Amino acid sequence: MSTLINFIIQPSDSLNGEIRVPGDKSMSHRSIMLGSLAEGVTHVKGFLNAEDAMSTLKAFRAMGVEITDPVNGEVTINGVGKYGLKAPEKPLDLGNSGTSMRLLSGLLAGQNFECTLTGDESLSSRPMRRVTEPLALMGANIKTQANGSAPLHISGTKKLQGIDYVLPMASAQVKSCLLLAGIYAIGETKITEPAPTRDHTERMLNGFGYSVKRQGSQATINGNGKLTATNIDVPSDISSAAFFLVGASIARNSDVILRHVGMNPTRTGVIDILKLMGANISILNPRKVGGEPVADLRVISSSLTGINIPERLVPLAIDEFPVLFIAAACAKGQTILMGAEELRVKECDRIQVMADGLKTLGIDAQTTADGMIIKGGKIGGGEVVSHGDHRIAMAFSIAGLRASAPITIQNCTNVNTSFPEFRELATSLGLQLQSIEV
Ligand code: SPQ
Repeated sequence: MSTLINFIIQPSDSLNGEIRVPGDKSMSHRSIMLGSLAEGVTHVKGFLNAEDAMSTLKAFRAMGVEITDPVNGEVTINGVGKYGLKAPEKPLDLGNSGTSMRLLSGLLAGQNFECTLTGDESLSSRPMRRVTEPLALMGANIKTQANGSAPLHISGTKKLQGIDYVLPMASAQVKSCLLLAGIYAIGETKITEPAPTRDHTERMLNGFGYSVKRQGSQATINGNGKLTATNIDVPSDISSAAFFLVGASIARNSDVILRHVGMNPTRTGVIDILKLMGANISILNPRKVGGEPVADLRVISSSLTGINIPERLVPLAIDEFPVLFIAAACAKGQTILMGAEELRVKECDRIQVMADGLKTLGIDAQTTADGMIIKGGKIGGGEVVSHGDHRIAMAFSIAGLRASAPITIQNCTNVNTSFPEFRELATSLGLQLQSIEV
């Protein structure tokens, strides 16, 4: 068991400096999955050496794939080909990682072996029927617990059939799960999404020479392809950069440069939302690296104003709402978020938990079924609970940049799932953050 850590944030004035946040989590997972299924050797640069991505890496090792330990973000994968995975000897423990469990469900549904997927308490309470139901339509055999959650027991079959499926919610994990099952299915698998979601699976499959066709809101994959090893350059994770986009916006006298940030248009909603609130963010040196857009971002302090967040931006900023709520708490006037009910089924109920913490810090935050109404105000000190959710812990750390007294955040150990260097980088820019073992 890992040690329990609390963060204590002393009121801090400003953020200044230049940093590069670690590699994109979504792309790191996918690089291991597709590199393992490819024929040949894949070299990955910029891999995120954090618990979630390591859960995926260890799962593939347990299925017989030789993968080196990440060293300075570099990983080498000896691909075993589409049909080369071996039955794991034990259940695959995916820790806290929803992406690992949902994407692996699709990929393992088409193997010729059985296996069980388990996770920690948070992952074991997240909804899995959103993947097991459409997979069952393809012919998969997956048993969930009675309430539709993990552990999942998968009896792989060679008889998956392509389907034409309309996603009931905007979810990149469900879309990716079905695309990965589609690699093993007879015929075409067509997935239509209600709104654009991150498209790293489609882009990376194409990079491995496996064609995914896009027509409007529909992605189509055919079961008769193969993956050929390639090199992958993972940019910095915009979801990790988001803490500093907000931090440098709300803290006075701040000027921060974030290097080499992934700018995939299905992920940049946080920049659009902050700009609508009046943030001063410049996109410098835009370029393309390995099929994904990348840029350096400069953020300078600004006076933010509350807005009605356009619903079309919600799936494009879904993981950034905890810290966007902090931006809203520091903005002049009211911010309204609607259409974000998916936030209730993340590592915790991110609507409820953020509203509870904001109220503790003296901010008027009212929850609604699918969002929140926040009135900007003065942030005070106090003790808030992260519910073991990495993004909640980091979001409340950023609130310290405008707090009038210290903020204690309970249970921050899981920051290690996506951003182990958070404390070091945040303090290098000027955040007064102490980490205490409890
Ligand atoms: O992997 P996990 O635990 O689901 O991680 C989260 C996060 O905040 O890091 C969600 F809690 O990110 C998801 C994201 O919300 C990662 C992801 C992906 O890589 O495909 C897609 C999103 O989830 P969803 O359910 O909207 O598809």
